[in-house]
Amino acid sequence: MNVEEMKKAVAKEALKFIEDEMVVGLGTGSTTAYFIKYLGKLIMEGELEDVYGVPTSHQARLLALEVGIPVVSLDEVDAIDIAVDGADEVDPHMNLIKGRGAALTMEKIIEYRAGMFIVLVDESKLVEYLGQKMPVPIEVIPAAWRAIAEELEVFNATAELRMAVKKDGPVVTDNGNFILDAKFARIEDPLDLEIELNTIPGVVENGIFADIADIILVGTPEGVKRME
Ligand code: ABF
Repeated sequence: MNVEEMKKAVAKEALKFIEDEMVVGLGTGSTTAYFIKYLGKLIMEGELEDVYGVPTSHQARLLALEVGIPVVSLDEVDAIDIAVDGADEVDPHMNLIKGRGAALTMEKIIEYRAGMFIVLVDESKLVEYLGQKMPVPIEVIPAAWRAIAEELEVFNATAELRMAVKKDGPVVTDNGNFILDAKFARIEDPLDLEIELNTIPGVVENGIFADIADIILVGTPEGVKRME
């Protein structure tokens, strides 16, 4: 199985958790995109009824509409039954780094509210400790980016302003903010750092998702493995 096949396999596995009349948080990124497409197909074929999606980004919303998932926003629903999303790193305690898609703030709001949060990854995302491969994305108020980057030196982190692919300006989030990518040597206590980073004035949210995932579906060449 190649990486794309692993992504498809975990996306298909996540469908098994979806039932009629559920409100589903729809994550961002390439793995969750497969889930959204498969979910839309089931809805269009009448296999699932009265299922609504709450997207975590403009990207997820447009894809959901394209494939026929009725979309509602967070303030229109009483509760979210299940949220499904990808991740960039997963440690052995199921703590996550997320935010490569720059949608971490709405992802965290929706996934925190969900009755169950299912994470879809391929095995390349598994790490011994958070920060092993990836920086921590931090969404910041634009005018504060430089001050916050300096402040992060107190945490022994080096932060870079995330630039658009064409390098013609910074990435701007769905909320109109910037993203700092902060590289930490080794994150010993993810929950502590997650809370601490959010106390810096100008930080909107950070990409550490400690102690929030309920089930992680991991794509491997041997098939889908489950952490819970
Ligand atoms: C979003 O998409 C992000 O939080 C995460 O960074 C990313 C994972 O994308 P992919 O599945 O394409 O690796 O869920």
